[in-house]
Amino acid sequence: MSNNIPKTIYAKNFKPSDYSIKKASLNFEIFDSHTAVTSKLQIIRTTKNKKSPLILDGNELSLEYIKLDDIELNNKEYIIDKETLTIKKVPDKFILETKVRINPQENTSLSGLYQTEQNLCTQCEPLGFRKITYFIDRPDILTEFSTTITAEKNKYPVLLSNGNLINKNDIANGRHLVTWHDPSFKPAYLFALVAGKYSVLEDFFITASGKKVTLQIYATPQNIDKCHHAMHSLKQAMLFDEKMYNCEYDLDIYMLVAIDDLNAGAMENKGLNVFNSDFILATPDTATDSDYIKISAVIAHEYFHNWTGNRITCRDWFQLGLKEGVTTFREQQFSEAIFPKAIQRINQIKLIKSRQFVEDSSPLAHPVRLKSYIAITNFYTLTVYYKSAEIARMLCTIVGEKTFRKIMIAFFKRFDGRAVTIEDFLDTAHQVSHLDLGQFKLWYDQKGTPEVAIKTNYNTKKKSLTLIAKQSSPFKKQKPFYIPIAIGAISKNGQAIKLKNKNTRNDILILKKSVERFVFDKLDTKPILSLFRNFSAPIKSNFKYSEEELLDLIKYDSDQVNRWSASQRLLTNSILKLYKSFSSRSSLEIDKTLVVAFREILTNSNIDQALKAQMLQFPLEGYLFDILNKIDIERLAKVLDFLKNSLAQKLQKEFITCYLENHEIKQYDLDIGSIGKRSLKNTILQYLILLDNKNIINICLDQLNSATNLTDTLGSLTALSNSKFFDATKLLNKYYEKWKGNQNLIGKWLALNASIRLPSALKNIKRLTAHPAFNIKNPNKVLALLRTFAELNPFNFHEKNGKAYKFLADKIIEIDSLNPQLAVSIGTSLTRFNKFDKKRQKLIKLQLKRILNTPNISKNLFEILSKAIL
Ligand code: HT7
Ligand code: ZN
Repeated sequence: MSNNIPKTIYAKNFKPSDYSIKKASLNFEIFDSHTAVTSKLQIIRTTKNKKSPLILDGNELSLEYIKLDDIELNNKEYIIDKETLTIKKVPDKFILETKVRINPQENTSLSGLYQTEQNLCTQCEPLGFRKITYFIDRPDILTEFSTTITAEKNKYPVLLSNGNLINKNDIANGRHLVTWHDPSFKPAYLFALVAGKYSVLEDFFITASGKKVTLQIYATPQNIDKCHHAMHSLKQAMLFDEKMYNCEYDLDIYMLVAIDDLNAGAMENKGLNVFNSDFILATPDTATDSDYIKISAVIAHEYFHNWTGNRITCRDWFQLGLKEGVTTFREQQFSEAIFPKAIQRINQIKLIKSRQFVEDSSPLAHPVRLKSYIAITNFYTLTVYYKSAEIARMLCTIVGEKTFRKIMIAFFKRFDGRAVTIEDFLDTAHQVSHLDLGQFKLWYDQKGTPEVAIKTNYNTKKKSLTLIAKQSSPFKKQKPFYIPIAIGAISKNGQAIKLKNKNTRNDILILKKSVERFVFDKLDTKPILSLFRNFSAPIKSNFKYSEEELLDLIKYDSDQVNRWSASQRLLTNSILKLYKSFSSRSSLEIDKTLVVAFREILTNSNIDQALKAQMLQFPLEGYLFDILNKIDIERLAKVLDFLKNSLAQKLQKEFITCYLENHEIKQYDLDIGSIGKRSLKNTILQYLILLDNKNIINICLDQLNSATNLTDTLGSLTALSNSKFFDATKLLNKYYEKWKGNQNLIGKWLALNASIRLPSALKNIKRLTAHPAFNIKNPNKVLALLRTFAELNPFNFHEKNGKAYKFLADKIIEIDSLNPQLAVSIGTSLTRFNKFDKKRQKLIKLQLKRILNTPNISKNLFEILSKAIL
């Protein structure tokens, strides 16, 4: 890559296409050695400039012929380079036929048409279709597709594509033929084809207007019995979207396919969604409570894309954050409706604070709407998904849920069947709400996490409270953001206090300028403020609470999310205090208030179990790294270790009592109460296991041996594997033997191994890359082992000898030659070094340079690493 700098694509250079493709008729002939793809495209010129050449995208295609209106072109009439096919002279309207050969069996990038197990499948978003045939591969080219597939019937009994099946026949040589027609106009990135040996689970859904839709989930025969939860979730999502946004499904059939090799969680291809098997298959023995919840969310996400993404798509890839953000917010609304709302929200906040904030302050920080990119696949990021979802949520908070629904319904009506921009969405929001959203739009275009510092002053005479809010951005020259601050208050004894503010809504303050004052009157006593309720904006808030105030918020705040936030603030304050004053481990002392707070949480019957579990968990290291200015890794590790051990020792009795109260052995069910109990008792085990106590080991072993579900199995197995007083090697081997027939469980097993925080970690991870459980071509296995190690085992990964950095860099180079997108997923772990000490920064940069100097690295990896090192 070193001499050959790849091309940057700029948003400001957007230009509509000179041609559009009205109809595409595709013919796939699948053979063992290759697949032949013949395509007939009905093309029309859309510009007045008759001289504009026709440029089609195409990658790694082996061309057999090109015909224009049935006449074969000679090789002087077109130009082919690595990425395009150009025909200089074409009529206003014509049929272009091309035939190419592709080689799915050799395609390890998992983009385009590729092999997964012994089957074939496609992944076209964002730029995979050009690896299948020549096309104008951009999201604003909307085409009606017909797809014919022929293949050997024995090897590929199931042949699927988008839309409705209109023809099915056996043909010569043991082969069969199917034709699918998709009546909707769609961009090529939503095209899909699946061929192979699959079983099917079938059901149906009657839409609000009475249409019967056939629902089919395809999985390999050994997995088909694991699709019932997915089917149930799909029906829940379909009903939810009708009730919430009047969105009905449009085709007669909706198909989902579970595969083991996918570069993401799932893909929303029109009428034929493809899922990573981790996000669809579930039985009590193979999926944890979190997996069941995640599966519901992913199923809903892909289904909701049918409106936000498919029927209304993106004008260009710079608008990606619109379809992904709005769909993720709709997914969150769904999850909050069917699972405990506060817990769902807490998990979203944890992800934003521990990972998106980190991305947003790293060298790779970017706005939701990029200004430029080299490889768009690099920007399916936490910012593009989750910050963008927070923007949609803020809009909902500002205008209210009722108006937000009206906005969405108006948006669907106005833009159905079109390719749109973020402006189109905000303009609809403006038309419906009459709000000026000019400043609000900055959330899409300015990068970085703003900080909001809040100070208050209570005037005893006037009985008023003045609140001064000041926003600042980590990046220079940025304009102030439009920030909704949801606010409430309680008294010392926990009564809710109504806040009255002359100028604005009482429950939501809008901060628009750099500094603003808000005055609340008629307050008999100084209230305890509950700020940014429900995390009303993706900002870092800075407000000095006393320890007593935090304890009161933990006990009494009516906003469950802020009860949790208060517990996290208390914990974070203790961590930071010890971290700052640290001189040697022996001089450390735990804050009494923290012990009181933990005791309160463990014993307070007004806090439900799931919330208790969340409150008792330490802030994730990613979050702590983000809030520290310079990270002293060893010091932080010692402080965390000390605090967790002290809490375990001081509250041993309470922990055990609470564990026993919540431990039950019964048939698995997914009811909210049982999930909460499992979450709490397994959180407690992670504390108790720190003690040198045989009884605790026995409690864990008992739980492991009597577990009726994977949540309990993994809870106890994780605790035992991390114990300094128990050698879990045999146990882990036993579980590998037990689980080795199931790909999803092998992934769990690898992730568990990678997360073990004992000093032997790196040696163990290296050993596992040669283990039969690991497969460098499979994203799930690579992420389970390597990303878990880099992200969830930070004190081992950042060991100061730098050996782990070198190991990871070697793996990144190896993976890049097979699957650049996957190499980037691992590579980003080496780009968050700006806050580490000089020595570590040097060691990481050394590895980045080594990767960048490796011949032929992909443009994907080049973009990420070169931007990081700048
Ligand atoms: N829209 C999809 C994003 C995606 C993807 C999916 C599978 C494999 C590779 C991919 N590249 C981009 C998934 C979604 O957001 O629902
Ligand atoms: Zn999506």
